[in-house]
Amino acid sequence: MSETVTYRVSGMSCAHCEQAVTRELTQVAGVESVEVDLETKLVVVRGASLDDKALRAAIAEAGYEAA
Ligand SMILES: [Cu+2]
Repeated sequence: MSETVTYRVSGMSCAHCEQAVTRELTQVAGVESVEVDLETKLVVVRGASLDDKALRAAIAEAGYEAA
């Protein structure tokens, strides 16, 4: 079953940030799609059996912090 998790990632400001976060998140198990909104700093992750810890770790790996 597909689910959606949203994170606020304050440090993102440009397309590079968007790419870095997206690249790390898409490598997490179960992730089907990642949507980044630079205006609102929101990252919407869609997938199955998503692991909050793994997603947060991926965001940290990209160099950002999920609020
Ligand atoms: Cu940037």
